[in-house]
Amino acid sequence: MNCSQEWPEPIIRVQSLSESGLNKIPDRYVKPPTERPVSAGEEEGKVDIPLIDLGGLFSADPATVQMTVGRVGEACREWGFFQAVNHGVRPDLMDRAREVWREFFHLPMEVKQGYANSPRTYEGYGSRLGVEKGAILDWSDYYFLHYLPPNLKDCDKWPAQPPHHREVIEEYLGELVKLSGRLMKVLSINLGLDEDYLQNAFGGEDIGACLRTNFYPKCPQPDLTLGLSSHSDPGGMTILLPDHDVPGLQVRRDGKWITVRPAPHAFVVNIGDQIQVLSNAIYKSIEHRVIVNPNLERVSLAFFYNPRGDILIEPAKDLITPENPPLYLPMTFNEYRLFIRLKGPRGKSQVESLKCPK
Ligand SMILES: O=C(O)CCC(=O)C(=O)O
Repeated sequence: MNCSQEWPEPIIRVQSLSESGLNKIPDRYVKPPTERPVSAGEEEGKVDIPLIDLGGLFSADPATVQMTVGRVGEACREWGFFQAVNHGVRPDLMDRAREVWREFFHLPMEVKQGYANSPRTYEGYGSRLGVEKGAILDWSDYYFLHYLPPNLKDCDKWPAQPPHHREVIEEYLGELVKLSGRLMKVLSINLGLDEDYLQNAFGGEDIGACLRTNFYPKCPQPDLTLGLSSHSDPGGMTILLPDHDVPGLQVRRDGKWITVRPAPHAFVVNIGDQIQVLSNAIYKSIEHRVIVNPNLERVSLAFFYNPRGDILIEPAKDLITPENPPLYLPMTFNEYRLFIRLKGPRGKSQVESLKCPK
């Protein structure tokens, strides 16, 4: 498989469609009935993903530290998702990061078009995932950029506007790398492994980190489409900064969709496919999707913490016993992520395809 091709059809910016004032969405955004959001979600208002105070990790009381470590492990085993508060990233930096991206998406179209992306690296301003001609598209635009490893970071691909955008995003991403490093230790300890196990399996200092900022414009027919189709994240771990007052993220649990209600200045953390593989499915990479809103736009920043692209990722040997054989075949992340780059979001079909033959 290679990803060197251009987009199969001319790119249409969803934001332009939305701002044109149309009252019916074009057919190519209309999802098949089984994929559409159902408005009366049964779980709405009753259940939410776990909310964890990560401040406990820094407590002087060992019992509090242990309890917090345990809660993270439980959330990753049972839910694959949790919201984190007191995570160490300054609230004003979080707000500023979201705001500079919102300002970017409200720049004149000709400025944004200067950053138009291609499916070769996806870096820049985009409006579709996957290169299948005639595919049904999602109701969103996005901006994708690489941060680590340093040789993949191309400052010319980072927006030069609005003013201070680059400094804010640089600082924000630096903080998220630190937070990710802390969480990787917690995840390793909860598996009974050396605290550096997962970080080393990802490549030690040489990990990958990238950011996709999603922009979900207002949608006149939100019941017929999705802002982002159901998928599990192909990478290691995702730290999402959701829109503080516009819900949209839904997590699949027991066949139902649960809408996440963002807590103030919380991050939504979720396990990606690579950690599911390394943990031999002790931690779960869970399907999620995004619904859109008729009256409000939504901005979210998804930070992906990934293994180095050329390392083989396979279940940790210390987790393998005769009763728990390895569930997945080894694969590098570079090979793995081509799937989503070519096909776009497809539920959990990719990690399923890695399963060892029985
Ligand atoms: O916008 C959101 O809340 C989720 C975004 C997401 O799942 C992604 O970017 O992979």
